[in-house]
Amino acid sequence: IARLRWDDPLLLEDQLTDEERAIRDVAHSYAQEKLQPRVIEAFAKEKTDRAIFNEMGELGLLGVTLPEDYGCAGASYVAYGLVAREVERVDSGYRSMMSVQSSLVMYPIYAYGSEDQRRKYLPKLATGEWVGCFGLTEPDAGSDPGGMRTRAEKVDGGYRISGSKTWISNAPIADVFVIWAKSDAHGGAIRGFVLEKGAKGLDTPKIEGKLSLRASITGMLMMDGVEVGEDALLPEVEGLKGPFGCLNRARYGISWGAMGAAEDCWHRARAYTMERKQFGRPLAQTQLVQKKLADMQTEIALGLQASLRVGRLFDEGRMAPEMVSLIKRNNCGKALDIARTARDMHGGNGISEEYHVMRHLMNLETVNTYEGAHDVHALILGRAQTGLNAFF
Ligand code: TGC
Ligand code: FAD
Repeated sequence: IARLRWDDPLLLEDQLTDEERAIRDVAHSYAQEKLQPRVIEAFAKEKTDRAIFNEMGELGLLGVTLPEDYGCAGASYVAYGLVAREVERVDSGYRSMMSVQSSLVMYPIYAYGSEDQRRKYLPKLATGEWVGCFGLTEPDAGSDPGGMRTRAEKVDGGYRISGSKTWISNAPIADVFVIWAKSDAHGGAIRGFVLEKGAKGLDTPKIEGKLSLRASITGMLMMDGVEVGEDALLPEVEGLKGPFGCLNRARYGISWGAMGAAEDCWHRARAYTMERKQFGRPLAQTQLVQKKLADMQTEIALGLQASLRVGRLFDEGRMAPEMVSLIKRNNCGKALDIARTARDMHGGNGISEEYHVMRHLMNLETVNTYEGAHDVHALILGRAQTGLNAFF
């Protein structure tokens, strides 16, 4: 009879290729050696370290699925998921920085951009020399991005863009801005544009006072008649399927990342309750605690297995977007529950930054909301199985 590996009960490890394991190991060592030591201070003081992009770029962790021609690793979607899991094992904010750059900035430039745009932007985004951000959400258009007000008007030689975006990860430190606007020249269809830092009329104020994702800077994009050339338009896509094509990839990565944060909470809760004695025995020797640990182990093993399956389908070109809704929604919801339970199992110590679980819990509140809130993904799945649209 085989012996159970408590921390990998379904032997995920065996299902990876050598290349995927190698990339995962690079991400794991980097995250544990370079990110873990700085996370408490970064979160407490709301400090986003710009150098993290250069460090990740040096290790090939940015845009990991894109081709080598543009300075990327050409790795599988499973490898991308494994990177997200390792980075988010430390902090969801660090994963956010990585996944916005990879899936929401580099991917659309690669998939919808001209060859000139690819050559201009991708190599510098891959090394972290440039930081990117993705502007879809607006103050009055969050779950319903089709309600956006940002407009691109045609002017001689290009476009003039006006509107505001909010809750934009990386915005205050970004060099490259992928933004989505309704374009008058295209019958009001949503189109993507690439803006650059320093454009006249572009302001990127930081959003202050976040109690979640404090290691990752978030801002607004205020666009007051920003003029760009024809070459700023992403030529190859029109309509909401443009931003959603990027979101499919980022949401998929989040499904792995949320499990990384959950694993950190689970491992910490296990270690803590094995060490901590009350009533003359370790807390872990009580039935209630063992049930909680078993629930965590079960949900994480199933969640990772589901993400792996969707990753393989991505690599085979058989991913349906609703599969991503299923894993993004479920893994974020389960991770949030696991973080809350782990916080509780640490007793009073659980609220201290030193024990990390409360920080994960606070972060996962955002992760459960962004890239399609938990209930919004339920409605996507509901629509797909009933054929009835509950959005309007
Ligand atoms: P709907 O009618 O469903 O679709 C409009 C067009 O889009 C196409 N489409 C998709 N294409 C590819 N992948 C998908 N997942 C797609 N979903 C829809 C669809 O086929 C259609 O195309 P066409 O050619 O027929 O026009 O649109 P709707 O307006 O009814 O949408 C409803 C809903 C709820 C599905 C959608 O609006 C939604 O997903 N809302 C959530 C918004 C969201 O996720 N925002 C994310 C902002 S970015 C972010 O949070 C980054 S945080 C990152 C970090 O820091 O890590
Ligand atoms: P709302 O859409 O107002 O939703 C509020 C609540 O209503 C939610 O619980 C939702 O589930 C529920 N709801 C909405 N519609 C329905 C319905 N039809 N039926 C039932 N319930 C419904 N956006 C970007 O474009 N780029 C980024 O880089 C980015 N980064 C972010 C970083 C952070 C830290 C945060 C917090 C957000 C970020 N976002 C980003 C925005 C994020 O995607 C939105 O916050 C999210 O899509 C939800 O939109 P909203 O906040 O407007 O909430």
